[in-house]
Amino acid sequence: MAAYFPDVPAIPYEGPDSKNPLAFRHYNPSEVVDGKTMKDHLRFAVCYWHTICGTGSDPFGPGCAVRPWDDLGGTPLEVALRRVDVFFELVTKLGVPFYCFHDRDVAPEGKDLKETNANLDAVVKKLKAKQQETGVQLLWGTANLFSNKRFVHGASTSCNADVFAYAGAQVKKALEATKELGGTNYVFWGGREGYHNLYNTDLKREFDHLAKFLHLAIEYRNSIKLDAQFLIEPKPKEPTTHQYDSDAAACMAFLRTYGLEKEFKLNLETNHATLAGHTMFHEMTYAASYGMLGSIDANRGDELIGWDTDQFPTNLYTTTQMMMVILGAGGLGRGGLNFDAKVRRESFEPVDLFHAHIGGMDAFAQGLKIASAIRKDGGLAKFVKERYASWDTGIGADIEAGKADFAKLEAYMLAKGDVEKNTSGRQEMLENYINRFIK
Ligand code: XLS
Ligand code: NI
Ligand code: NI
Repeated sequence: MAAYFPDVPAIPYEGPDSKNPLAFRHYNPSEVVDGKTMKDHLRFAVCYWHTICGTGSDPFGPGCAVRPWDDLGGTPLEVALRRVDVFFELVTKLGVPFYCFHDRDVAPEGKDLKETNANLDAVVKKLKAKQQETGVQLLWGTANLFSNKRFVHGASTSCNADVFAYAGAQVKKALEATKELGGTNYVFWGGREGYHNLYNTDLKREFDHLAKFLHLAIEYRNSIKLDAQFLIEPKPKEPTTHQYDSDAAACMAFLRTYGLEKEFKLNLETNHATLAGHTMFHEMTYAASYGMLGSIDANRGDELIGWDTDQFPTNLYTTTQMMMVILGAGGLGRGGLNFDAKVRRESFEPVDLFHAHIGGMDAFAQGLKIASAIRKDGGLAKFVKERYASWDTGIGADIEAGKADFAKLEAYMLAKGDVEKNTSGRQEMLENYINRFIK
């Protein structure tokens, strides 16, 4: 079989001192950290949409990425089948164990839904064969319910009931494809589920329809015995001004309101957290606190740009904080770290796809080692425990145990007169403490 990246070898681990740009300096899949291999901790996935379908286009010009395999001719389906070989060559050379895709990333739309489904079947057959050949597994499947013009007003929240019907048919098929490929999760990112202006929008009716759609998806998943965790991916804006699934807290409130909370977890994305005015540390901690952390879309935004730039993650503070939450939660479970990230328009050569993933994988491997050292040292946990010590005995323990009403609090404070003292939060000291481990 032709090699599409003839100049790139399988990426080796060479250790922190290596100067080889096509080698890992930290990601050593078999290295054991806290009783588990790096490979099992990190559960990396490559995404199909940015990596294979990304062209580098932006609002000011069409794509300029050099992708020689797309210039070899053939029908749209033949091109799609060739791209599967390209993708698996890249994934196996990186040594990444998982991948993720949307239905429309892998197969072209046909003249009607029937032909579109047949195209998908043909590519799924090939994906399955490549999975068996390489051992690479599907982390999650999903449906693209936003690119085609039929979804101009959204999918399940469209004002047009026929669009809801089409989206249902499409997700039904995508769930079947996920089952065929042994996917262990299925993601619902909001796409165009949201609005720009309330003058033309029945917000409550759209939320009801979104919930109805998810209930129907659960029903169908169960009927075909697909063993996949459903995940909602929050994002506050883009493409719409007000995306319905705005952040972790809003998604969890929505799920509880509509009786969906037991069926879903969250797929959190770093750049979406930033757009929501949060840190990823916040979003992950919030979800993990309620057992709702499902999986991660690992990327980053740009501090100076207000949109979803989907850059590859390289910031060690962020990866360290993320790994602290993941280790604290006892691991990612059936989730993973999916690089929902794209190379810059200016990085248009095929080899840039490798540099990008190598950097992201190394940033998380290093973050894992740092987070593990911080947890082992225990200084942070000890500080937080002591900061809340007033809740462990006396009036604090009584309040937590439900043994104090307002009358008791009043009697307690009248006797005491006032709060005796507060202690410093020591933020700067703790930031310095964390810096001791960043190396
Ligand atoms: C877009 C989302 C999307 C989802 C999958 O902003 O991140 O790529 O991850 O539909
Ligand atoms: Ni994403
Ligand atoms: Ni995104």
